[in-house]
Amino acid sequence: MNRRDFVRLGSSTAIAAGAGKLRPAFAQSPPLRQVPVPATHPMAATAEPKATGHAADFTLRIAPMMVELAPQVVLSTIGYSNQVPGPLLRMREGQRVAVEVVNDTDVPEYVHWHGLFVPSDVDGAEEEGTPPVPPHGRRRYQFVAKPAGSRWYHSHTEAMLDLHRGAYTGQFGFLMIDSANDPGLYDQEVFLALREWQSFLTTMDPDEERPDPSDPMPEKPATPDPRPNGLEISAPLYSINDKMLGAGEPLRVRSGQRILMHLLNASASQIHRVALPAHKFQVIALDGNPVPTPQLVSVIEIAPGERVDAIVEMNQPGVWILGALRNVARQSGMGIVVEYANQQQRATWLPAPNARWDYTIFGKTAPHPAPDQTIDMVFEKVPGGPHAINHWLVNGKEYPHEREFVFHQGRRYRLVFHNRSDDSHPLHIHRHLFELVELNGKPTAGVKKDTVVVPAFGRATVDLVADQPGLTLFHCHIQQHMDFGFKALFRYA
Ligand SMILES: [Cu+2]
Repeated sequence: MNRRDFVRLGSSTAIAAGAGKLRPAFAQSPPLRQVPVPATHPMAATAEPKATGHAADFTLRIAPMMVELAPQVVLSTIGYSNQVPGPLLRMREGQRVAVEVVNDTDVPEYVHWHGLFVPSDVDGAEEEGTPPVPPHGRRRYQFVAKPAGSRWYHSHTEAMLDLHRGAYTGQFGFLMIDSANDPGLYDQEVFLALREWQSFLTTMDPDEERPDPSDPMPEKPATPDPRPNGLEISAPLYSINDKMLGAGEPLRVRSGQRILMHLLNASASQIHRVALPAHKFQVIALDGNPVPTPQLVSVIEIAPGERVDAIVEMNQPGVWILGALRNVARQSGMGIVVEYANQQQRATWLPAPNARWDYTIFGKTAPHPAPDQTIDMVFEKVPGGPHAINHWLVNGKEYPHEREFVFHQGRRYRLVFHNRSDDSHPLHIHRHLFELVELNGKPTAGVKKDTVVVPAFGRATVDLVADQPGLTLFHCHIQQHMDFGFKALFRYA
């Protein structure tokens, strides 16, 4: 298969259609908690038996659907309950929750509960031993909702070269676990998922954030890799939620309001930087976990898998574009109009200051308890390997590894991530949180995350306590990197 064939594979389902025909279907999206599931689903007999006679708290139906990104841009994809993002799943911390997932497709699916402390067989990862939701079958996921904060759910199915599976589809949604202690110091709450669509393979580097030569690169080898780069994922279309910039309803605000924005990067591959001209974001939580030192920033950088919660004070009346800094991404849809009451002018975009994103400014100064064990993890790229796709090594091997990464329950581990590649990678650990200890030599404390970007040739150190027994998947959250070797399984002894 040559490169042109790959590109064709990625753009075969774009359909241009009149908007009018599709609008009613979108207006009738099912209500959040009451998606009807017929008791006599035609294929139910071939699926797993129903676990209990109790009604589920939520139902998700995985099925093909159309997404109208703009009046002349309609895509076919696979989604949850005919919505992109899927229905908001909102629950109380500590609540026992049952989610019934009905799979109306021909392939097994996995729904992963990203950022939750759930057992391996519920977590939604094949590698951890979670059973699939069978094709034309159903499966009930039951768990206790914890910890509080902005979580999300998404397909964890392997895609490999099929750019219409897993994270390349519309199978993602917000999952909020409300704490009893939320002070609620805001007037409006909005959910904004950043997405790219119609992924294709290319040797052009899609990285939004080119490594800054002045960045410390502690893992940079003395001699550069002479091998030509292989194919990476790029995309021609972008949206926030299911709409390209200007195609959806604006975010309507009033002067003096405080807007709580829940940002999620639900992309399969791209790190994004966004800004709202004339406004600042007060970042209060990263990956759903409150930060020790909330800070005002002009630009938010967010990688696949990450969440940023920020409060924006509306004090610059006008009509603005909240959008990607990168012109091509914003002009291809990555943005939403923010409209103050009684303002009708054209939406304004202004170039954002070139501020670096730095997790450590949200941390505090505090000593970290000494770890019981330090585990070094080295990540390397094999450029242009088989199929001209880059392959990825963890400690010299592609997944799987043989009993190489073992946790003992109750022990404290320090993981040192050595990124010996020229790409940034959002590294995600399932079922656990880690605390940032150091990023490229800068110490910090108190920043708890489940996904951390290790910059090109950079190094990050995180601590975690092994307190969630069971198989635990670790991987790069860029779908293609994960599928082509960039993952590892931690076992409990
Ligand atoms: Cu990666």
